[in-house]
Amino acid sequence: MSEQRQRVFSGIQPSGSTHLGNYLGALRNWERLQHNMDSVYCIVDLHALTLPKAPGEVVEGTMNMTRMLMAIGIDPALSILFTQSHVHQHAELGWLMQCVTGYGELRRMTQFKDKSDRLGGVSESDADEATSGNNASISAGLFTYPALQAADILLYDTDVVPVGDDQRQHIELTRDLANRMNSRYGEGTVVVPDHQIPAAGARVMNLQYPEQKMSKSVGSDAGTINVLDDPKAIEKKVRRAVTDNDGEVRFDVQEKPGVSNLLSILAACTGDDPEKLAEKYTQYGPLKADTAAAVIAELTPIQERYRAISDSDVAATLAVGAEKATAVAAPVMQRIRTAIGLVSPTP
Ligand code: AQP
Repeated sequence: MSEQRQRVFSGIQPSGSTHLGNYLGALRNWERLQHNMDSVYCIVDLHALTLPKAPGEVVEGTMNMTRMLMAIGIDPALSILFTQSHVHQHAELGWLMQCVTGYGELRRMTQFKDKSDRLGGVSESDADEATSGNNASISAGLFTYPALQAADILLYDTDVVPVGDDQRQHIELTRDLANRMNSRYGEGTVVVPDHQIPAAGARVMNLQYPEQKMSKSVGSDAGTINVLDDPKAIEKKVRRAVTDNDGEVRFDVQEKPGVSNLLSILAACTGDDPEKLAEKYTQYGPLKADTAAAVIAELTPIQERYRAISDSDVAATLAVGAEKATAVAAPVMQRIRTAIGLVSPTP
């Protein structure tokens, strides 16, 4: 008898440009996993609203991100590819998860600290700050984001969540919350998921600020390789990547973050080991040239496919995805409602 396939779920925000960190840390794995796992991939448009967005920005971002995922090789025949807001159970379970998540747990989340610091930081003391200044511009949604993320994952009875290293803390919180749901409402209320973080490319750093992760919304553009950057732009960004003055090629993330980042990127693109790769180089110039060439070879076919996907293909994919995702999410939501003890709407 064949074993039941494991379910994989992951999401990405439709904000900003997809960058090399998204690709090496997460999206490349999504493509690989869909061949032997039940795969559910979500464009998390509700999460994107945790930071201010102009009207229309999320629509465009969602269309572009769907096109990008299709270009990377997410095949709607193999995976469920859909938008979070098309499946209303995300918002419903999101609220229920907020009700089992501790305030203290959310306060410990480093992503909230980082993103709220970028908006000027949270003030605990000044009452005037409640309706003006930083506290007014930092949304409650940004704070409770991990509870919605837990709902996204639990709604699909997910076994495995492939993510970059920056999401480790959120997935650990999801596991804690899932265990809490099961002990409060009964074993089997939800499936407790595991994260899967790749060995290479799990934390791609900004080329200009190698102590900061490459990111859609922060950091210099000169330090961020976008998946749609043309070869010349990629060469220039890698050539100008910040290294150090000692001239030695060695993999040492603490002491040599810039050089180690280049070695990690090269290793993730070629399938080699970063420490072994370091032995091949005595100067930064050739390391940079090889890294740029490896990145260009990886991204060029994606760019070609991206340009060939029409708006109508994207819209059709999302429509089918919404239907398939709802078919999985609705019964799980019903099971959770029953376990919690909410009155059924039908007699
Ligand atoms: N630098 C990175 N290295 C490896 N993996 C990364 N991921 C993100 N950055 C890196 C992984 O990409 C997936 C999608 O994450 P996201 O949508 O939160 O993207 P982001 O780039 O991290 O976006 P930001 O910086 O938080 O900005 P906004 O708010 O504008 O979207 C995840 O699996 C993540 O681990």
